[in-house]
Amino acid sequence: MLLLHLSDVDEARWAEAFTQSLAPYKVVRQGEDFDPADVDYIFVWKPRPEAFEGLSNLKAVLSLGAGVDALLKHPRLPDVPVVRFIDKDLSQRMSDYVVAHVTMHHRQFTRFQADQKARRWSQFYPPAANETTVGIMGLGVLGQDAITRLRPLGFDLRGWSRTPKVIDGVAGFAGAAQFDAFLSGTDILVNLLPLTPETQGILNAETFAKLRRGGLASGPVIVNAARGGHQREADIAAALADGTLGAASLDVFEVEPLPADSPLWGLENCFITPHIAAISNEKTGVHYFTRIIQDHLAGRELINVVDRARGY
Ligand code: NDP
Ligand code: OXD
Repeated sequence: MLLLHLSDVDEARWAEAFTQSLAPYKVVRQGEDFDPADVDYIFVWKPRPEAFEGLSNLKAVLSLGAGVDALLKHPRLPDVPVVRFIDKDLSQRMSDYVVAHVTMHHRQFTRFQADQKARRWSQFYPPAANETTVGIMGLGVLGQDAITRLRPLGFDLRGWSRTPKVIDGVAGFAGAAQFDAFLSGTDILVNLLPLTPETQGILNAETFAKLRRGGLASGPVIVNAARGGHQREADIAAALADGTLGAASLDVFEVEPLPADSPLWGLENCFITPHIAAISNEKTGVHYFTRIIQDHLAGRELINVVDRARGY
């Protein structure tokens, strides 16, 4: 039996789709009448504290999200494999966000927006894409997809990961020892890291001060589409105000929804979206997890299992 336990998304629709695609295999929702001991798999998003109670025969936890930081912190997460969502549609949407914000900052949108507001005709020419270096933090599924979309646009690309990666046309940097070298050549810093104890708060004043100056006229830029826990918002607000950063695009926040009194709302060089960079698509999601469940029931190995010790 598959149990759905989803918060903040339309659980009924996912359940209907799973019921059809897994039939005759049984699918139930939280709150329905079933024996928890019959549950083989639980499909979760933001599970409540009691979500896993009584699931004594659970085989795996299936995560609707690509990021599992919150799930791994669940105090009663059972000791079974956690499978995360990896999906072309999700990658496409995330890369759409990254490309939109990188190109916007490369073309100095903040400056021209201010000029327009002031009715000022000021012929400033942005650098060419190949004179602008985009540094991607995190070279996993999403980081590598973003690279495949940015590369044809001509940007100079570099990437930073935990272990070394060789990616065509991308200068690679790895580990804490190469972090400063990575930052020192970066004009637009894109964060696509998982949130772990090592990456918590990585977007901070010290990091911003190490980014390349002089590449983009109004200062280096950050784009964070990963997790709010990666950023120190007080540092971002200060850096945007004093010119350490020229602009920031933020899709995620330390506290979501972003509180109305956050200074970030009022900064003209801060571009806020409400954690909408990418969303798990119901159609492709049901297809992906149906295959995983059916393969596993047929005796094949689970795929895309999270490494709990690594935290992602
Ligand atoms: P992956 O697990 O595929 O990739 C993670 C990458 O980060 C890897 O390259 C890994 O290095 C690197 N990394 C991890 N820890 C460190 C570290 N300490 N130092 C340097 N590099 C590190 O993740 P995805 O690409 O699938 O997703 C990334 C994140 O995006 C998710 O965890 C989630 O938080 C976020 N997300 C946000 C969404 C939104 O709507 N805003 C939607 C979907 C995801 P290595 O290759 O060496 O292992
Ligand atoms: C995810 C997210 O992790 O939507 O998938 O944030």
